Amino acid sequence: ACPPLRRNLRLLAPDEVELAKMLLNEGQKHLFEHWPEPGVDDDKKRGFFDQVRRLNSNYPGGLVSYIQNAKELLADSKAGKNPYDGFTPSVPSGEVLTFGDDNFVSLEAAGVKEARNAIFVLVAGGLGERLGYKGIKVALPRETTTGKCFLQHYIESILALQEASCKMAEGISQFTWIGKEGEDGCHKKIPFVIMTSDDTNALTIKLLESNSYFGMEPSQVKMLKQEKVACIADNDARLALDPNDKYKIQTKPHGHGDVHSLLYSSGLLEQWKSEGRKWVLFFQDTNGLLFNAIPSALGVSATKGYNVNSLAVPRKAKEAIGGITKLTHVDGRTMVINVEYNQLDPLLRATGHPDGDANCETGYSPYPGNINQLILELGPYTEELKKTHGAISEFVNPKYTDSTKTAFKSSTRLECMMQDYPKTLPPSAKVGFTVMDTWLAYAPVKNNPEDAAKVPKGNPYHSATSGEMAIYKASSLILRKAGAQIADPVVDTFSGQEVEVWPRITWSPRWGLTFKDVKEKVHGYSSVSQRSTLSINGRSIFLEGLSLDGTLIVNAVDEAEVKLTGHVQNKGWTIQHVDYKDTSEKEEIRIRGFKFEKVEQLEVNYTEPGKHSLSA
Ligand code: UGB
Repeated sequence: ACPPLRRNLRLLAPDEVELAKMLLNEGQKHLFEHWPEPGVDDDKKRGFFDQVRRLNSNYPGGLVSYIQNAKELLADSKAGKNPYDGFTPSVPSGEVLTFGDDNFVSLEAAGVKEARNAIFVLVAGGLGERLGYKGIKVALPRETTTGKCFLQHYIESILALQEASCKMAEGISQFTWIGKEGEDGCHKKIPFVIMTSDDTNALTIKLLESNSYFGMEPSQVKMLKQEKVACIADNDARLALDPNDKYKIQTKPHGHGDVHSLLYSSGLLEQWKSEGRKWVLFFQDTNGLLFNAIPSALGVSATKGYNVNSLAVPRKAKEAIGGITKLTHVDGRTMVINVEYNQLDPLLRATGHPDGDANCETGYSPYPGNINQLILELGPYTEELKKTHGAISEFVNPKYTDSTKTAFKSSTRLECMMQDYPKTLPPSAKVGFTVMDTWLAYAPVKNNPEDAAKVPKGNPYHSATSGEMAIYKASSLILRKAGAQIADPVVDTFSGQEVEVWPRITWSPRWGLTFKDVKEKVHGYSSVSQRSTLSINGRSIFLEGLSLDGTLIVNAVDEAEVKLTGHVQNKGWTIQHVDYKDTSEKEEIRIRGFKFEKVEQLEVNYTEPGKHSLSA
């Protein structure tokens, strides 16, 4: 059927001959048509089959299934078939939390208590093409006052939760809970899984290793690497050859949904179950506010007994985050599920909402925005994965050259999303969601400055600029709620994005893990002026009538108890605008459009245990 392949057959091992037959049966003759006579490029031909073997074994059901699924999904896409055919959307009801009220505080306490039974899973296989940053996103500074990267912040937050949870358990219970044999509960470590891809794996490991895992025990961290899937060139699901290497199939990421099958095949779920763990928390690579929401959201899962709890924030229409939607099928089935941002508008229009994805009288979409932070109860999750092996429903999103939908602008591939996990659950499953204020819980870094500046006015930028400014806003508002006087923000524009600039306040997770922690550390009349920078790094640092107008950096070892009082005044750090095209600046600075000029500061370091006070 394919003479160039037939002439090269003697180069192939028996299993490769079988793979070749399979490809021909599936209409993939074009992969070999350019093959020269044996003797030319033989190593590359063998290399081609090495890749085919990998692609075949990495997909449930192999390449045959992949190609057949692709044909079906592409035919549906061409026919304009609506994946939500038969479903009517409506606004679901969930838990809506108000930061700092009694309910919030008690949920945070419940969440901290549960945290020692949790596992954290970070999906970090994406390259962040929209951000246009060359490195891995978790290595980006979360904010540039301390320069700590996202990964460091996540690890420090998990460690702070681990410690707080163990302490709380110690206080409430005499007996030890399940840990490793011979250890008491306080040694129960929270596992941290990072899903990477070929694009991010080596750099993620390097970041961890060169920073001693940011204080986490290396054995707590498990890396799972997702593999890419074959690209598809046309509606017949013909696999695409790499434009730079005609002996290679082009590949692209399959999406964050891979995390479920990887967890299933890793055997970790069973291990965690046997250790008495209860909750698996999934999160994304660049949300610097996320851990403000974790304790209370976990508290909701625990008190409501949710098998699935998705975190959400009020969503602006057209914002690039999915909408959490109740779907009711004509046959009576219902489910509460994320409808991805590119599908919400067509679904609404097709079901009697002529305005599509539009804001309602509140100024927001009535559908809460999915921030892809999922809390799954381990027991039911493990049982479900035994059935599905972690396979998640897929979709395809080809960019057609024209309305005939006969050709693609560039190759496509099948994709899957982690938040589609509930789609296969029985109606008896307890699926809920928890809505929190955006300022508290959500500030991803996804868009490059040019695209961010084009975001419709009033919608969030999701850029490095807004992501950093959101940290300062959240810290300021939390401190205000705790009783401190924090100056109002000023408005400034960086790279075409108008943002609120609050005092640059940051703290380490072990200082302010929950609102109660912060409140316990703010006393008297403490104030921070608009032009100030305050960085708190330590466990027991108390604001007791501190008045800050300038820059103050406080570092203290855990055993030191530090009181900050009096008036600190200096020239401080000023904010300089940076042109995002100015290549003399580092990329991580350019993408945020500003940097600090460190004119003057007071930095105090308490390295000895005991009581200290800074009375300026
Ligand atoms: N990711 C992987 O680990 N592997 C992959 O193959 C791809 C991505 P994006 P997206 O909360 O902000 C999601 O690209 O997919 C990781 C939700 O689908 O940043 O456009 C990647 O490293 C959407 O409903 O986001 O949108 C990153 O950590 C909405 O909730 C994560 O997956 C939106 O996020 C997300 O990848 C949001």
